Amino acid sequence: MADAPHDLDVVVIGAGFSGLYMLHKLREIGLSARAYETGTGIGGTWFWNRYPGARCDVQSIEYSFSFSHEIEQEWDWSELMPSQPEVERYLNFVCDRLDLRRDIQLETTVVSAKFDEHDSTWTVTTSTGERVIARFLVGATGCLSAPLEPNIKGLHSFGGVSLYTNRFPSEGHDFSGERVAVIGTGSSGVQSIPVIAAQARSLHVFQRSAAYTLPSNTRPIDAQELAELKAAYPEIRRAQQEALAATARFGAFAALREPASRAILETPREEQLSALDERGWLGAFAWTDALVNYEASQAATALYGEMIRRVVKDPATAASLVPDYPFGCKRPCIDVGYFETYNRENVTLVNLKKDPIIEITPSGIRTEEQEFEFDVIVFATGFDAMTGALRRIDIRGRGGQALADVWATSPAGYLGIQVAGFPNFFTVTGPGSPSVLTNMVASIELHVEWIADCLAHLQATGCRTIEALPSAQDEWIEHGAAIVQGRLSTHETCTSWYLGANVPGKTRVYMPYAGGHPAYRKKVESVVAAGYEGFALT
Ligand code: NA7
Repeated sequence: MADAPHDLDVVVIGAGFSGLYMLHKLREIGLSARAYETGTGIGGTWFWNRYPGARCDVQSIEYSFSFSHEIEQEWDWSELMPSQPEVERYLNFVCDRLDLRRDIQLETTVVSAKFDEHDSTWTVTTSTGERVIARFLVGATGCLSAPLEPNIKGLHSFGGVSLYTNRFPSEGHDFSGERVAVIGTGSSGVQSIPVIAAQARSLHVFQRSAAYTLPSNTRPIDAQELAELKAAYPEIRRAQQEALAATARFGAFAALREPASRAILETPREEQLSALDERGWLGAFAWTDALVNYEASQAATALYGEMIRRVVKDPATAASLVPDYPFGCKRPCIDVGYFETYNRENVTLVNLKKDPIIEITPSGIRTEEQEFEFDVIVFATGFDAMTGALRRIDIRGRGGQALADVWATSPAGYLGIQVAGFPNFFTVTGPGSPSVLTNMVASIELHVEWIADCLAHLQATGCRTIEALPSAQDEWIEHGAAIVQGRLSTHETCTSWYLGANVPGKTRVYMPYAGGHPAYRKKVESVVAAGYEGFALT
């Protein structure tokens, strides 16, 4: 059957790591494509999250594309853990090196995409009023890209400057001489607080949940080390494929990989403390039971609290900084001098569990017990993760069914690559894939290559549509749920974005696939080997 009239083979939504590589692969297989990107520049997550101190928690040498030996060798990383500006520069380098810009339309948001069952095409409309017909649609929208405005009374009444870490101004902000508030102590808060504190006249940190954070141990990479790392790329990439989190060198959490030999619950207090002397912050968690058993996790958290007390001089502040949920529930942060910042005279911690925010006022923030005046409020309040970006687009599949409605009850997906009822629509690192539990770049490469191979297969076999079968999707979701059942990451005390628990009204489901990168990769490969098992090709 001849193809219905269309403008493009593929519309790609987003021009971050996923969208850039998708465009490149589509060109390689001879398909026409365009990527639409809301930002004024490319880079996705690494374009928007330009707050002071932003840094990746995967080592630079691994947080990079592996598909091109030339790009690996031509790009020079300057630091062990890359900062936001360096990752953004890297992505711009890749974009130019592969001549991708001519197929990227910036400052254009996809607002709707509707599947036409008769023609098997997608009609995509954008914020600029464009209407494009494409055979395939790829959501390369990232996992942490839909900013979450906090649900605080009076949010927009503040008369000073409101800044959001997840869309920080490109010209930056000079906090010198200002009275600053930071709300939120996830990764963005933890990384920006030390930098802001060093500039501001005063800084008040409004903390709802205390963070688990570990020193990033970042440092410059010199020319000799870089040459050695580049020479080791083949082994590093091989090791990534065999590692649960798709990281060979594991960044800041390396010590957690070494097998622990003792249970914290069977270790006398004095010996627990010696573990801190020997292994530093990671000594709190390097036990056989600390990451699996709730009681043991509480003992590990107490030990982590001991480390905090060793750094933070004020006992009340130190106590407030100890988390009240298990390590491994939320994504741990990496920092440069976070706890030390609380010893500065100009920094005050406000513990919202004891003194909650009542409202934001024209001049500052009012809590139950206090009233503060600020020049600037920095919101480091997170994202509607994993499903948020696509839920905000009016995507309609078979029978006019809205993706937002399907995902209102559960973040359904088969392998995190497709959603049943939405033919010819692919999600890069969608819910049900390892994504955020791994080195994102490795997960993105796996998906982009899978999708490109699939499209080439459809071309070669004359098929017009591919869609996930509901039965295969259900089985996959059940399998994913069984893996995390009883784990601390789904413990009742856990309110992570992995579970959607940070978004009011969002269904509590653990969204990423926790079976690890190697098992997942084998699964998606075996699906292809079995003739796209679990998908209908017509
Ligand atoms: P996170 O990790 O979701 O952190 C958001 C923070 O904001 C967290 O401490 C929240 O507390 C806090 N928050 C959210 N809403 C409020 C309100 N209404 N009042 C007070 N505090 C609030 O987002 P990040 O941007 O820091 O990091 C996202 C990911 O990027 C990170 O995991 C890394 O993978 C990179 P809560 O914990 O909900 O009590």
